[in-house]
Parts: sequence; C-alpha cells; structure tokens
Amino acid sequence: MYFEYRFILVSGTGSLMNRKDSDFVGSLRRVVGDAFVLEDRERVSDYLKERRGRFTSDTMAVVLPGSTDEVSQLIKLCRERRVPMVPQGGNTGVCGGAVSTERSIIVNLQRMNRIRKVDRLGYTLEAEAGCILSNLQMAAQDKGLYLPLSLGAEGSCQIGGNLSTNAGGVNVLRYGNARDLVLGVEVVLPSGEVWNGLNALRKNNTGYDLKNVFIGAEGTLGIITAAVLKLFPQPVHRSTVLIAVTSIDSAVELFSRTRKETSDFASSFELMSRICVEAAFRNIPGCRDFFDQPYPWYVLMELGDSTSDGISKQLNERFLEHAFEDGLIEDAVLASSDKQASDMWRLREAIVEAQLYEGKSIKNDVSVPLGAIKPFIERTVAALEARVPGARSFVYGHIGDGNIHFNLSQPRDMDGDEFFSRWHEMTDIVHEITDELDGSFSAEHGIGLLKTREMLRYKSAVELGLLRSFKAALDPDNIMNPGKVIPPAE
Ligand code: FAD
Ligand code: S2G
Ligand code: ZN
Repeated sequence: MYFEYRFILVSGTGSLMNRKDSDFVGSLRRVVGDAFVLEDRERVSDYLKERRGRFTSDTMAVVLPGSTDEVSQLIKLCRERRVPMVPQGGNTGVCGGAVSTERSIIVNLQRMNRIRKVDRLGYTLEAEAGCILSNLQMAAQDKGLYLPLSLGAEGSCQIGGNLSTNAGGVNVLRYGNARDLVLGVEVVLPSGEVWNGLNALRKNNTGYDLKNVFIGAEGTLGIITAAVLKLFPQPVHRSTVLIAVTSIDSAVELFSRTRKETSDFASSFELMSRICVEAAFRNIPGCRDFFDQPYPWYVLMELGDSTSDGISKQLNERFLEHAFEDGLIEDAVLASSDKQASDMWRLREAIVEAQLYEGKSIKNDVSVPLGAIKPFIERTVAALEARVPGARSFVYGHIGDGNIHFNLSQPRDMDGDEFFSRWHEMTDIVHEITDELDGSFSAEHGIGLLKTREMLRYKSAVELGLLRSFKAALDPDNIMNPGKVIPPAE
C-alpha cells in the first residue's frame, strides 16, 4: 500500500490545485510578474462572465501579458505542461469563444494596448491586439482618417477579438468585415514562435494569404498580438435617415436601389421591426418614436463622404424623393443634426439591451442571399410561432449584408428555463430554413462553443477535414482554445 501525497492547495479561484499546478502558476508569474496573474475569485469574475449566460466559465488563472515575447513564453510553458489557453479580448463575444475551464488559463491581451503607428499617407494604423476598438477609431479620427469597423460593443471589445471573430457591425456594406480591413497581423503560434506578418503594403503577393488563417479562427490557431489595419478618408459629411415602410419587400427594394442611386456612398442599411423599436421605447431611456404612428418595419440608412461640398445629403434627398414617388416609403425623417442622427443610432443599438428586459432570448445571427430575405423572415416567423405560440420574433440587423439577427424572446406566459430548454429545437428551425435558402448559420458572430453542433450539421466532411488539418498542423497538442469552432470528431 503506498500513500500518494497529493498536496491539495486551494487556489485563489477556489478550485482545488495540486502542487504541480501551483508550481505552474508560479512559472507564469515569473514571466509576466506577480501583479499580472490573477487567481483570486473576485478579481477573475469579470473574465469568467459569459455574455448571454449560456455557458459557465472557470479558470486556473487569468494572465495579462505585456508584450509579444511574454505571450510567446506563456505559450511555451502551457505547451510544456499541456495546459490549454483561452485567448481573450473584451469578452463581448456572444458564442462562448472566450469561455474557459478550470484546467485552462485565460490570456487576456488588455495590457497590450499600444497604438504603434498611424500612417496618414499610407492610410494604415498599426496597433497591439489589446487596443479597445473605440480608442482606435479615435486615434484614426485624430489624424483626419477613419477606421470603419463599428459595432455595439466597440467601447469594450479589443481589436484582437474583432479580428479573431472577423467581426461585422454596421459599416460592412461599404467597408467590409474585419477581415477586409486587415493588411497584416502578428501572431504567436501554439509552438510559441512569433509570426511577424505586419505587412502594410496594399500589394504583397508572396505565397499563401496566411493572415486570413488567423482572422476568424477565434483563438484556436494562435494569439493575435498586433495588426496593421486599413484606414479611409474621414466622412466629414453624413446623411442619416430613418425610413418607415410597410413591408420587407419595400425594405429590400429600397436597398436594391441604394447602391446605384447613392453610388455606393451608403455605409449602413439596418432593418428594425416594430416589436424591436417598441421594446426600446419601453425599456431604454432616451429612445423615442420618430413618427406619429406605428409602422411594421423601419430602415436606418446612413451615407457619408469626405468631399468639400458634402454630396451625401443631396444623394439621400434624391433617393428618398424617387422612393416616395414610387410608393416604396410611408414616411421618413432625414436627420437635421448630428444629435438627431445619433438618436436614430441609439434606437438601433438599444435593441440588444432592450431585449434583456423581455425575458430570456434565443438569438440567431444568420445571413441569406438578399433575394431570400423576405421568404426567410416570413417562413421563420410562421414556423417558430406555430411551434412555440407566443414566442416573440425580434427581427433586425444589417440587411444590406443579408445579415438578420433573428432573436426570439420567451412567450410572456412561459417560464424562461422551459423556453431555454427548447433552444436547439428553435434554432434548428431557423437554421434549417437558412440552409434551404443557401444562407449561413453564423453571419458575423462566429462559432465559439455555441455553434459547433451546426458545424457538424451543415459543413461538408471535406470542409471539416480541412479545418481539422489546419488545427492539427498548427496546434497538434490542442492547447489553443480547445473545443471552440471545430466540433469534436463524431
Ligand atoms: P472576446 O469576446 O474576448 O473573444 C472572442 C473570440 O476571440 C474568442 O474565441 C477568443 O478566444 C478570441 N480572441 C480574443 N482576443 C484574441 C486574440 N488577441 N488572439 C486570438 N484570439 C482572440 N459582433 C459583430 O460581429 N457585429 C456586431 O454588430 C456586434 N454587435 C455587438 C453588440 C453588443 C452589444 C455586444 C455585446 C456584442 C456584439 N458583437 C457583435 C459581438 C462581439 O462584440 C464581437 O464578436 C467582438 O469582435 C468580440 O471582441 P472581443 O474583444 O470582446 O473578443
Ligand atoms: C447587433 C448584437 C449582438 C446580439 O446588434 O448588430 O450583432 O446580441 C448584434 O445580437
Ligand atoms: Zn450585428
């Protein structure tokens, strides 16, 4: 009979930790410094919050590296000890991509927040991954330039997380997703090697487009530590309009005119259904109806330009005139001031928060071809409300990109947990119809933990095989954000 002496230490996070683990955490401290390894339950709690309450997160420690070299050393230690790492930015992701387990460490890039360079001539910005998106927008603006990536979480999400999720947001229509805004990245690989891919050239045609392997990989292939972003002329003139329409047909027809009639000056074309704006009026202070009667659908459209005489307003007025003449529009309010324009945007962005007051919600972020928007919405609303009478379909989003946020709020007379218990049943209805219409079950939020099931259902064996080959080649020990994006083999 032998006695195994297991030194059981209770770590700061409250999880039982054996001697080996505590030595390991000690080695992390030697890399980043004592102050930047958080174990105390109190101090790690924010890093463990999962936005939609769908997943619980735990961790051995939260580690805050201050440099690329420290990230590299951390990865080498984790690789040696086979301790999984979860890269984390602002923790605003909505798919559980930054959720950790007690046997992992969270590596948050918040300390790596230096803006290295803004090149006015080259229209580029080089920054570290931990920079908050809104800070980068300001840095560009200070130089009279424009970083168009913009989303509701921009005050807390980090550019590393934006690239890792290939974030979309409200300006994709004119400027593209995060992926389209990147010229180069610096990545620390699961081997601990640093790939300096900080290219600032518009043309550099030398081999595979490696940056795009890591953009959208959601932290499963390495940790993005810096990036070179494309900048654009600052749109000094904006013309924002809130349009009331009676049908999805009119909204889609309006969009199809936008590109030609405004010569692609429209940067945003957002759809909102009545139930969305009513929830905002009800729950969010400062949100008000811009019209004197209710309408079933609203479009928020914004144009911008950097010309001296500002042609956006003229383009918008002419566009609206034609649309009125053709009976596409019931009413419209053209923002007469920046304040009014921001009030319109506040109404749009408030929908996410407003829905929190409407009970539990089952959220879907899908995209369909523009011509399928109407059948998608009509079929899905009908199918869901037939399946769960009283389920309230909040339909809104970036329809210029074919991207619909189809978020279901629990029926007023149903228990929230019962509603959540039907999560897969409801999302399967949404995803089946999306798939039939050649759409995507994840338009901009990514996969994380939330949609690995859909990856199995809707991705071909060839595509899953390719994803697994990339993962095996780059992260053979599966220490980089394991379990995310790629479904476990069946
Ligand atoms: P986190 O949530 O911290 O992490 C997200 C993923 O990226 C995880 O898998 C993580 O492991 C990985 N990761 C983070 N940093 C790194 C890094 N440096 N290297 C490698 N991997 C990393 N998303 C949209 O696309 N469009 C929207 O319009 C939009 N609107 C939103 C509005 C609100 C109010 C909220 C709360 C969220 C919204 N989101 C939207 C979702 C979210 O903001 C984005 O997914 C965002 O890009 C996440 O960035 P983050 O820094 O918070 O990343
Ligand atoms: C949006 C926000 C994320 C969510 O409002 O554009 O991407 O909660 C969404 O649906
Ligand atoms: Zn969105």
